[in-house]
Amino acid sequence: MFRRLFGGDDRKQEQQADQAQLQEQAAPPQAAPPAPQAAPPAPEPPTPQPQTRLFASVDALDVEAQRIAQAEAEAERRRAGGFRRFFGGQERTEQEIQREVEKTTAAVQKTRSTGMFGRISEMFKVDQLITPELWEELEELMIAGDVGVDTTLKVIERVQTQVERNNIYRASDARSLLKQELVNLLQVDQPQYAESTTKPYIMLVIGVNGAGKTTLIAKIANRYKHEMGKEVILGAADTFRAAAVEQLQTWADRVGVPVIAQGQGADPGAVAFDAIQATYTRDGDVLIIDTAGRLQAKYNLMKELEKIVKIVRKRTDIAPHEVLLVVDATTGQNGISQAKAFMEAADVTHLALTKLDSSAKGGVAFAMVQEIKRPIKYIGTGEKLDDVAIFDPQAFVDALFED
Ligand SMILES: Nc1nc2c(ncn2[C@@H]2O[C@H](COP(=O)(O)OP(=O)(O)OP(=O)(O)O)[C@@H](O)[C@H]2O)c(=O)[nH]1
Ligand SMILES: [Mg+2]
Repeated sequence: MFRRLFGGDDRKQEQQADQAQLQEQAAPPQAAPPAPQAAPPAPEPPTPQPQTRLFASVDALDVEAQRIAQAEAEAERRRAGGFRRFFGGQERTEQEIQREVEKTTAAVQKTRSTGMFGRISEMFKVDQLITPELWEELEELMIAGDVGVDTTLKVIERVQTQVERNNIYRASDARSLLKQELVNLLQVDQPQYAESTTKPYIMLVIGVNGAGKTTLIAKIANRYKHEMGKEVILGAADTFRAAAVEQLQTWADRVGVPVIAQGQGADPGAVAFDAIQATYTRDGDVLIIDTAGRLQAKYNLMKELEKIVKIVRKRTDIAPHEVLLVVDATTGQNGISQAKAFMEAADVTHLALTKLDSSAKGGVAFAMVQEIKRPIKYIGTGEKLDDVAIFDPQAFVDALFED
């Protein structure tokens, strides 16, 4: 089940209640007849005609479709009001949430227009009968849209089952079911340390070269520091690339947070250890450790990553509390094989999908979550400090299907 509150403890119960309510609302027709207030005004009794049977069944379908649409609209209203209200254990304002929904919508613009989702959205907007060809075209578009074969087949099968169960015949009536199944794909359960009460909260940020790790670290540090007033410290454990420490330092100066570094060529494990010591000494709230970009196929580099994790763990037992794997959305399906390799070396807890704004392959988010079984926590929506959003599956799918 998906966790709606990062860094909080009370979200599971809340979400179970939500889920139960959602299931209730989405229950198949045999479970309960439509509630009286949910039904449209009773139609005038039809005058008998030769085709009465046909018209009667179409009317029944209309009522059922409206019932489903109403349940969906209600679920969406609740989600809009309560979904992912929190960042780092603190409640976000409506404006903050709205701002991030707008960022998400803008960032998936390429995936929607250049990619395949715009077409999918069109197909499920029109009032045409659902045919085998429609499913075939959906399959092709989703696979071409980087959703991945397995994930595509899974979602189509689920939607087909729902469509049959609910006697839906028109593509436009299946739209909300398809969207809901896509949202479900993005929700996986992941134990999470409460960011508000875990002090210091230690994050390790990993990924291949150029994925956007350092930039994302700056963006996250900025949020912790300026939106939550946390004392943030950065650890410069990318000691491999010549300019890496300076790059992190430049971002840190902009954000106004200190960096613990030893310079190029230093042992990254030793830097991580130092950074943890310094965080305790300075009574820091959050430590974010930057690491060198590494190719997942390079054995030594992956071993080095294992060593960094071990050193961090030695100092604090349970840390790193968060191992954030940064994946560049423009790499599409390649990102998945990268992620699998990183899972083995570092026990990834969360994913971040960067450069969504310059990618038409945002559909990879679905395959990524399904194959890695880790939630996406952040998306990168541009190159500036403010260009980050907390990933919200509903907002993401809504954005892909935006009219
Ligand atoms: N458009 C866009 N560009 C991004 C985003 N995130 C990062 N970038 C750009 O991607 C490039 C690489 O970013 P870095 O943060 O240096 O990546 P890195 O993973 O730290 O790279 P290495 O340290 O070399 O492994 C930079 O030019 C960033 O400006 C994003 O969300 N959108
Ligand atoms: Mg970097």
